[in-house]
Amino acid sequence: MTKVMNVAMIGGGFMGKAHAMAYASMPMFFWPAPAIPHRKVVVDVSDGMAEEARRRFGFEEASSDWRAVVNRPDIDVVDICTPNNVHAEIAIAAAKAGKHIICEKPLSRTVEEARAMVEAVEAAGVIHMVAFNYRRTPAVALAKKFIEEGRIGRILNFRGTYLQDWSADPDSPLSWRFQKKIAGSGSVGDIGTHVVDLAHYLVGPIAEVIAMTPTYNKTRPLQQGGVDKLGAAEKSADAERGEVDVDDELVSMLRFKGGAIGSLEATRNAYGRNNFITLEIHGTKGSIHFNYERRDELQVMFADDPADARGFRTIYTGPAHPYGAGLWPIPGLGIGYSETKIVECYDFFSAIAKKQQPSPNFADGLLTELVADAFLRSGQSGVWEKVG
Ligand code: SOE
Repeated sequence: MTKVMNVAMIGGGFMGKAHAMAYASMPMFFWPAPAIPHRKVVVDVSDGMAEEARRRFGFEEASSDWRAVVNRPDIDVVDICTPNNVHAEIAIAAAKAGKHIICEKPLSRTVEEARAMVEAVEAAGVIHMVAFNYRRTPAVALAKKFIEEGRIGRILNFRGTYLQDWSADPDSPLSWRFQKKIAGSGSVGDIGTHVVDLAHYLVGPIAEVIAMTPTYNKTRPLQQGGVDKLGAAEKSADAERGEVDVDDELVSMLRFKGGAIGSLEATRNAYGRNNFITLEIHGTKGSIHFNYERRDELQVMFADDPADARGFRTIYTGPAHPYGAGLWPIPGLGIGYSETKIVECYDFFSAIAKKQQPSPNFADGLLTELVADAFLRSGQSGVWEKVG
């Protein structure tokens, strides 16, 4: 009989929605499931918000007291979907209580917090995961398979971007994502870390970086209400404004430990770009190209193709590809953001069932924080900075 595991989800916002959908859907896609996640308790900052999240996301109970919830003996898994400033405190308490933990990205605001989180989960011997979901896109997992099989040879160059435009309007509100004390950093932590995670997954550890991290909009209108509206501004010319103390954009060059070089850009100010995560990887025997806005497709070029057929081919992912057995039976039915979260949930509960740490776990999350810290240092110093 598949085991039922009780989940306490802390945070009922955008990520809470994505995780709650994954808990409900994972066994419908991946059967037999490694476990059946039971939506036991959802926690939010007030009783009213928690109750609304309970009704909306199908949890049994609601609470506004995360400390009491993570210490409950009937909770198996703690899921951290809060803003970044409380990731460390909740994760450390949950680890001490012996709970398995999945934490939204970025793992923490600082390297110090990430180190403390790693120490806590390792001391407790629990399973831990950071929710860098884009690795779970089947086309990205297929790229990983081709690279591991040596199909594009030794990697020479990695080019990664994550471009969005939801904060391009200087009058979009000062949400927590623009406040260092809550977010830790701006585009670097929020979306740059996704690409660092993909670079680590596909190419290997980054050793050294040089970066520019400008802030274009030094103030923004104070946000009315606590909900992160991701730029949906209710415009008012006389709105009181507050200071932005994080980066708006990251433009960087990379040196990987294994010898490859690369570049990585992240911005939420690129008008016309939505969730434009692109990866282009050149190897000694071929190339790979991926664009999340066409996430069902992987473009590959194999240099040993016959001369008259050389060029990028487009592989449309489906049942023949990673996670394909659980997802939709016909290529073209389509992968969405939810599917990446469902696969993430499947990998997390599989790791618990196998008692083996998944990837990216908190130790991988710490490596990503070390790269983020190097970007921020280089943004200030203007010179190459070592990671770590
Ligand atoms: C905002 O930039 C955001 O919600 C990120 O925080 C998520 O991690 C990303 O996947 C979607 O965009």
